[in-house]
Amino acid sequence: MQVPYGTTLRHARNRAAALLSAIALLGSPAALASPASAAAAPADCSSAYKIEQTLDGGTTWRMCWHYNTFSGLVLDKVGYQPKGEAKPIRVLAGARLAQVHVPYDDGEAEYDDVTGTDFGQQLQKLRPDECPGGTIKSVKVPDRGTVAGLCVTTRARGHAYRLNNDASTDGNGHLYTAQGKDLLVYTVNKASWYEYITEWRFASDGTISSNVGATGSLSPYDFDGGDTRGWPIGKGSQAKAESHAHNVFWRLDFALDGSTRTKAEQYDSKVTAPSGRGSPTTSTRRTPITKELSGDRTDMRWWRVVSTAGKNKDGHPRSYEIVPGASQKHPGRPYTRHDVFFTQYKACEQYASDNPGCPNGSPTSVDRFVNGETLTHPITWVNIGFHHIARDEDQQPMPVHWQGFSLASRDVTAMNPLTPRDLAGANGHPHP
Ligand SMILES: [Cu+2]
Repeated sequence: MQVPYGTTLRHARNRAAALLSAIALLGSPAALASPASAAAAPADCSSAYKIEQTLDGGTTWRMCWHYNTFSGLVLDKVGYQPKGEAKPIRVLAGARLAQVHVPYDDGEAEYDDVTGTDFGQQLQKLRPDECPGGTIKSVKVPDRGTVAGLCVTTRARGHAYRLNNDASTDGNGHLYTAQGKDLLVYTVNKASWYEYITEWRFASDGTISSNVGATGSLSPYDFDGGDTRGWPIGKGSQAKAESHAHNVFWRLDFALDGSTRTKAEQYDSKVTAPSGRGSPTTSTRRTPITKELSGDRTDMRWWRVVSTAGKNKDGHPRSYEIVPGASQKHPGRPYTRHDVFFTQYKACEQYASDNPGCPNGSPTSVDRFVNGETLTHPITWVNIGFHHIARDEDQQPMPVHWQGFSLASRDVTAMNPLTPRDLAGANGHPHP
């Protein structure tokens, strides 16, 4: 976030971060216990670092977590076990924030909030009422101590499904309906005046979502936006808060059915307008992504990551579809110009920009991690942008603005994992 010292600080911070990560790569035990462990692998999945929650319909989610002084919360070994599965289905080896890039509209300030501020260090202590119905876990923040800062709880999400099988309209026939619940895991990290809520949601139907919520305060040092670059939030034309963007990146390491040798695919549908008195037709085409890719959203395009190690009971390979949320793509940097990236796994490639951990001369941003390699272990990067033009309501505190994406299960189970027993025979035999 904007700081009062101008841009030189950003570069000084970045250099310090790079140095620390270089120390981490040496891998001495001392380095692993310090902030330099930002890129280190998780070591501990003892009970304090385990999350397990059974939800409605008997679905259980399990995962481990660790804390990283850049990204903050990191989730590891995420597994999904709906009622009908004998054992957990591994979905992700790791999931984390990979950058929050904040360029101001006047071009005079540009921040990498994850790697360039003390985002990870500034984990916020949560008050019990911030984690309703849940447990606040203690997080060991290197060089700072223990912070009660990780909330694990559940939250209602409304209807999981509804089906009235009766042809009558009074709603008193065979009504199948259920209310869903999500496992919710979140932290709050401060970056100067902003506070970022990093939230992960795991639904009983197999959906995973992550959203970052920006709240706190607007930068008080940026109330000087020009006419095309700000918005007055004081009386009359006073206090033109400078506009800026929050480009949030996530890094997802899929391990479907326990194997990181997944395959990425892109789907595009093409609609042909009707000829004469007919109706429009649509055809959908699959493109395997065999080499590293910078992907762009367009109408009727989507991506999925497919298991090579397991199939559901219908014999279909398990997969997760990437469902980006609303996004304003910021074309200001090569790494913000694309919505998703698939890169071949490299341990040192952890951050979408300002990546500190790779040897000298290596690319430092995700657009340049894409350099033609064949994908045998794809890493998925998601970029969701928000152009923040302030409004009067942004003070004070600033209401939370959310941006994020979902991962929708696609053929992970042969039917809806919440199907009631009475309807279990309906697989592939649609009721007329
Ligand atoms: Cu903002």
